[in-house]
Amino acid sequence: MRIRIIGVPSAWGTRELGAQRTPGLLREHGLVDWLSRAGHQVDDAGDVDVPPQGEADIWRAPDTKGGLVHVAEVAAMARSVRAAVGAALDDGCLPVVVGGECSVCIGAVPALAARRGPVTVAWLDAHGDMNTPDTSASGLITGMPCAAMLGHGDPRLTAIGDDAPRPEPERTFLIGGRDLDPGDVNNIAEFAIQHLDTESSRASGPEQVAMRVLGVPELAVIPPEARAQIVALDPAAAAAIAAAPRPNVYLHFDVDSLDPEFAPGVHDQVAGGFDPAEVATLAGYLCASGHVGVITVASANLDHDVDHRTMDSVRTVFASIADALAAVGSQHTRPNHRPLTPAC
Ligand SMILES: [Mn+2]
Repeated sequence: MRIRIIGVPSAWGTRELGAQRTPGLLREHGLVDWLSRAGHQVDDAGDVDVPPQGEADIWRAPDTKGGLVHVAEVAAMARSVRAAVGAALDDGCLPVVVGGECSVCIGAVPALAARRGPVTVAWLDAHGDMNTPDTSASGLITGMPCAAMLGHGDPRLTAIGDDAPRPEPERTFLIGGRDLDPGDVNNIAEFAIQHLDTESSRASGPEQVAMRVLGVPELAVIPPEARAQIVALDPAAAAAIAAAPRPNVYLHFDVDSLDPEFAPGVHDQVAGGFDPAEVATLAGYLCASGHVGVITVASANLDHDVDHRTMDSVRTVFASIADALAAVGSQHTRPNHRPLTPAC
């Protein structure tokens, strides 16, 4: 498979510098090699254009409308992401977008949707990212991108996806949310997205969560031995997943979905998260379906890393993704994806 890395050196959605260094640091530690290990052809497109940012910029007062912070810069970043992701898809590549913070989705989701129709969203995150200017206490856009992607929020952000189909709420899955503020709670209910918190996700297991996202009604169709060994999915299991009725998946991996024990190097730690094997299995199952169209990773701030734990955890997840993508070979890039069918 052809994979294209797109760096987004932006911390503009936050008031903390650090996330903008993550693409460069992951490259230094072998990002291309992590994804190449299964024989994929990986090219690194470098970083998209992002307005430069320094300490003075980060603490600048909110922009006028709605009290949003850095909205012009986030919008500029997201437009750059949309163009780069679109170009990668047009070139037959699987874009792997490396943030940065979660606002990368404001550009990445419509880039995918404009080409392949409404997106099924697998959003791994300790937070809801579901605020709008009306519900946000901080005005920070890093708490709003999931809502903006769905079309709710400041028009300077939502406009970036206005010309593409929006994700359907019943196919938008927040996975691992465990630090939800009142705006998140309100909007998760109001927008009627699916929320699978860490505990319920863990109770059902990452394989079952993946099957739910993919719309495979019965995990029973997956042989037990394949459940335990995602990197070596047997052909029958891969075929069952590939036949899933939801062919257009956006996989968003906020590193804070991991427990701080395994990933202390994030913008905002929240206890009680997944371990790397759980995320690796979930991401692996999704990627083994052949239906993942764009992958984003965000919210790592490696200034806070301890003993390379965060780096090692991200590598574990990417290794699983690479192996799972290899298991389906060229299915992903076949020109005509199956048409969408009604949700199960
Ligand atoms: Mn997030």
